[in-house]
Amino acid sequence: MRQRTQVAIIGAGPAGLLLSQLLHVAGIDSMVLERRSQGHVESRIRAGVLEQGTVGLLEQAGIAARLHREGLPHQGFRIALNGEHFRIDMHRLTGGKSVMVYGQTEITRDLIQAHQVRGAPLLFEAEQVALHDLDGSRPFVTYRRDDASHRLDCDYIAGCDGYHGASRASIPPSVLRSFERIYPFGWLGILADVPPCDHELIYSNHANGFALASMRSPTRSRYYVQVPLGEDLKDWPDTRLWDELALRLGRGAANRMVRGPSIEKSIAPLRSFVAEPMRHGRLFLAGDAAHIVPPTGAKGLNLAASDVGLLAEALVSHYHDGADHLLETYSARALARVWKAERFSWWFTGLTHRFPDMDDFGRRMQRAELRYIFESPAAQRVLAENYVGLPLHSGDDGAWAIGEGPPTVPPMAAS
Ligand code: RFL
Ligand code: PHB
Repeated sequence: MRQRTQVAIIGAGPAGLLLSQLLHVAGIDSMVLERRSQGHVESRIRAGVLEQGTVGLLEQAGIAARLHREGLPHQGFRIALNGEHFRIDMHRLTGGKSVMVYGQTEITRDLIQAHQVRGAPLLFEAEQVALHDLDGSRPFVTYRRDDASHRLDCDYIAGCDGYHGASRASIPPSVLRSFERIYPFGWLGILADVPPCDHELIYSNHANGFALASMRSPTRSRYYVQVPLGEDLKDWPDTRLWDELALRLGRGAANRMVRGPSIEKSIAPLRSFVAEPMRHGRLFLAGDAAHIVPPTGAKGLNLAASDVGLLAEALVSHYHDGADHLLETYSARALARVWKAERFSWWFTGLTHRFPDMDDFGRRMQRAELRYIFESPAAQRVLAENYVGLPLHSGDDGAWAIGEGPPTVPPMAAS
């Protein structure tokens, strides 16, 4: 079967779903092709902290009603060093900004529901998705669904299919440059229906390794501990995990911690990754398809949202005003923000985790930096303004110093 849309969107994660909703609000047609089932997509447990800019985009997309009813605004978070706690007062340090705790799972459900209510084309279980003619003016996507082959003609393709998707892999290796850092540990996460041990998040640097106390609601907690690579979940029964959390988060948090059976438990590796450029011809990458951050600082989902905010704005400018400048500069503008979030996530990971090759000097440096933050309002402000999220438009219009820019982007074919 042959179909047509203005923007073909690959992937129904937060990036793809939010993009199609933002385009719909602006009167632009799109179709979302997702490899997995709706049940699978809706049950993935991932991020939980939203920047104000992300909340603003969800409002613009018209799907923020439940988020405002059920989300938990947070004005600060704590950092612990071997049990000693210090509060970063984000609200005061950033002139009134805060973040919102609301699970990625809930955003995904809200977005899918909005699509289904308006009868939008959102196809789950689309297999063998392949992208064609990205360099030309008539790109198209082929896929198999219900034992039949389909072809989707479009003006543009948005590659929102995550780190392992087909979109980035469709860009010729000669054009794509990747930057990567793999960390020598992972996060073991647990979700449990128990009240959180604190009303704010606690990031803890402990001799046994990093720990994080987070939440999804007043009755649902999310905790993480740093574990070595290759760790087996079988070695982490709930009791061991709760004991380790109590130790790493410090006595105060441990006394308030309510233990309960895990309803989800998994280990995620930590990685920093950026692919440049984020555009090839008529394909635009957004979210995890183009970059990955370690979860320390909760930037992954927020970066996916800011990418699609920029991409939606560029597509609206093309369709409404016939102006292509924002499409042409999308990659450079998105990357300018991506790299700053990569830097923050990398730095915050380095500050709070125990690295296997860290010697006494390294540990003293980490301790000195944390103490400096505890004592210096200027250092706290740097941390707070990154945590609440840097502006969507940083004033960087994509100008690169000679010799350090992304590889040449092929010119956009005429419409
Ligand atoms: P997603 O969410 O990975 O969605 C991509 C979608 O594309 C689909 N897909 C395809 N569809 C069609 N054809 C193909 N060939 C396809 N290949 C893939 C996938 O099934 C999926 O539905 O990317 P998106 O939308 O860019 O959103 C990014 C965020 O999901 C991500 O940055 C965060 O969740 C990262 N992340 C976390 N971020 C945080 O800020 N805090 C966290 O605590 C946190 N925990 C996590 C995470 C990511 C994880 N992953 C990816 C393993 C925990 C995990 C386990
Ligand atoms: C989470 O609640 O899943 C979470 C919160 C903060 C982070 C990472 C993950 O930095």
